[in-house]
Amino acid sequence: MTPHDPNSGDELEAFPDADVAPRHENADDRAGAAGRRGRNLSRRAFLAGAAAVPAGLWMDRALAAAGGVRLGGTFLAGRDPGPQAACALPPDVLARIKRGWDPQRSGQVVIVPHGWNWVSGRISHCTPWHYTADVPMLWYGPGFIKGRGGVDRFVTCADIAPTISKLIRFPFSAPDGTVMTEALKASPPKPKLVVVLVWDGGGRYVLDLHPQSWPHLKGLIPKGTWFRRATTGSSPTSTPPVHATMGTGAFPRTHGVVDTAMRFPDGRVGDSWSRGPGVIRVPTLADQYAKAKGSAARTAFFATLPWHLGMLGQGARLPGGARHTAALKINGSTPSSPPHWGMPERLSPYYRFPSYVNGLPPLRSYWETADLADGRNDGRWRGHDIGALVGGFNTPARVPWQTRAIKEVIIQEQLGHHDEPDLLFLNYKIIDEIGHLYYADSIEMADTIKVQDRGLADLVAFLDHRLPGQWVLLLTADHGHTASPGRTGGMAVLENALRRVVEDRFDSDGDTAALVQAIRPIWLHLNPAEIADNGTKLQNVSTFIAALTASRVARADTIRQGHANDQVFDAVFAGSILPHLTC
Ligand SMILES: [Ca+2]
Ligand SMILES: [Ca+2]
Ligand SMILES: [Zn+2]
Repeated sequence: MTPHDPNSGDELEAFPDADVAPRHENADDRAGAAGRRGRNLSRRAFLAGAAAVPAGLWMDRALAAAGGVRLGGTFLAGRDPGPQAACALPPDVLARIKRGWDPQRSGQVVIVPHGWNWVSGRISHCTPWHYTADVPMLWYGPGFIKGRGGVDRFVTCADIAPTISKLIRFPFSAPDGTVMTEALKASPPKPKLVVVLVWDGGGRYVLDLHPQSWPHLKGLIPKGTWFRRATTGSSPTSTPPVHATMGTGAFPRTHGVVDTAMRFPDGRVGDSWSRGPGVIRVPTLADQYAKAKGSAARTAFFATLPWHLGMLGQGARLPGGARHTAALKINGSTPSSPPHWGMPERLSPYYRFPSYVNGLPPLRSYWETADLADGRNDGRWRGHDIGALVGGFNTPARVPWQTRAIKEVIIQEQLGHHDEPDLLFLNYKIIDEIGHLYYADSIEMADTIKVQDRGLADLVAFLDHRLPGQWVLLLTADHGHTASPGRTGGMAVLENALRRVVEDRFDSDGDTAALVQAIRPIWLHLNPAEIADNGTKLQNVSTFIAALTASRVARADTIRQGHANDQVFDAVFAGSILPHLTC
């Protein structure tokens, strides 16, 4: 692989929309300063903070895990400590890792950060832990959905597609999901419209950091069914895998979209959607439904990134497939110019872009939403120059702008007015964006959730008026986010530092090819030829990484006093052991 290969991990990290990339200079510095003012929470709080898992179970399992794997020096020579470390993880954490790992597409060496630590010099949210895996899961729809409030059964994002299939009475075989029957009224008629609404990055941990910011969502809970223990079901907790899980009812090891980046058959590692929708290797509900119903039903989608298409499907790329109505974001000409709606050229043959949405009022006309979100009518948002944040796109102004366009699609496509139920898939990505820029516990996040929650009320009121008692809403998220290290005590593991120490230790064959192809937040992609050339084993690499301490690989300003010699990972092992674990 050449250093400038567009499919290399390094290049991937420069993709403007990649989860791994920073979108605002100095974002970390400012977020870090804010974080240092925050409360410092202990590991006890980390474990007890699990929204979806009984705290007692977390405490027992995870503290046992800590005791079992943090004694790096006690590993017996010649014995692989990987299985022991993997089995010492809390069972649901290990289950998420198993469901998310694919032998061809995932990185060979799985890394599980300790506690609140995360792998990224910037801000990331891709962990197998509860704080990025717990998601909201609300069904609402008088006439179809029970108004029973909270339900405690564990459910995952793989259960969404089968539940919709039950609602619209369209047979669909979900490989890993089951129907959330608690939500459904007994034998109702078919709804006219089902809306899947994803708050990207709006996991339970993020919402619970700002309990006053989502009154409208809270107000819907008693009128609907709220699964309190919903999780993504798999790791990594990031956008492409979980959206594909929502669309297919399968976990990543089955649907194949394992991460933001993945290995392709030619050995290269690149953005999982860079080679088109064929990355999804099992059918989505929307693809099968649209093909079967033809003009009797409409399938529509409004989001921002190709990664979100996993919840919709491959459209006309499939033989006989339908061109779903679909809109994404197209970047403006400069970093500060606002994007417009569109469909990237390479994807445009497979979907039908509703071009009329670009005739609506521009993003600029919604800047006031961002200005007023901080309570001060001063032309700025929390002191930020609104226009400088991608023309206002990286502010709460994005929400009403997108909602207006979504309403236009609902009107123009006559959603809810076909013979068979229509399906509408929506993703709002501003909560995730703000998490990447300022951390989950920032004041900017509090503002953003508030505006997103108002956008929910706006959309619900619009649909209740247009289709009273005839539509169903599912609101969920694809992952949570990381709070500032000052609050959590988490340490940021620097990808480049990790890459350097692994290269220094294991790549001595003297050629220019690097052993490490890509460092991802939950695994490392290694070059198979280089593993062979250097005569090393995944087990050796894993054992080495497991012993790494904060002083060697963590970002200096996140290393807590007295913790420089802490190991930064709870477990490191070859993914290939996952199918063979006996725990
Ligand atoms: Ca203001
Ligand atoms: Ca080499
Ligand atoms: Zn993200």
